[in-house]
Amino acid sequence: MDGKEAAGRKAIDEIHEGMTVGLGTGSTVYYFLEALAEKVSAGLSITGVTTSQRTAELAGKWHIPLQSLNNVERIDLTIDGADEVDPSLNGIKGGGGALLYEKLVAKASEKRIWIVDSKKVVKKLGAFPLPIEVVPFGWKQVEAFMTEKGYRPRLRQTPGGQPFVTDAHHYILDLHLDFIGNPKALADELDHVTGIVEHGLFVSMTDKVLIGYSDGHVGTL
Ligand code: ABF
Repeated sequence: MDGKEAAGRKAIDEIHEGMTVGLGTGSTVYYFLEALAEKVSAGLSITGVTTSQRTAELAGKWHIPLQSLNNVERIDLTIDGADEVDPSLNGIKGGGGALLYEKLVAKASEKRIWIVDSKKVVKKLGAFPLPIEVVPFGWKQVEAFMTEKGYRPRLRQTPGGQPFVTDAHHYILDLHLDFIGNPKALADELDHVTGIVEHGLFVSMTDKVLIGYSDGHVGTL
């Protein structure tokens, strides 16, 4: 069992009868969904709220009951992945391109737990390129502004060389920062750039992190 699977399956301990559960995106969440589907088929009654088309497809395949975000009053707990996590529980998300819906679901959740492989835990954020979701109309203006700021933006593309398009029909620029000294300050800055719909800095947006190790044990941050 690798770290992702260990963390993904451990997260099941947090799920109880009758919960409304935010279902994140990514390969670590895949293991959580697999374990959740086993519980659901054994009679556990929960309502899932998805964060991406991919997650919705998996939930459908595994018969996990789903509601859209607009159809639930509140979310009890969201289980999601992350690309980097620092000791202050800040993270970079969006490597999978679902950051906007993930942040909407996270904001609507009473409690949030990230599940990650131990390699995702870093002292300082930034080695992982920071995704920003941008409106296709005028994305080159945003790219030019990010370049001026020294953030080294790169348009995310599909293997075929086309712009990657998010579930919300936006583009993604990945910022190559190497090191983010003050995540909160950068998040505030990016929140005010016209044309940026959302960014992948999740500051103080999780309550706990389950860290999976290659020997199968799971730690907590
Ligand atoms: C998702 O999980 C994204 O925010 C993030 O990019 C991804 C991490 O994927 P994986 O678990 O496959 O490393 O929530």
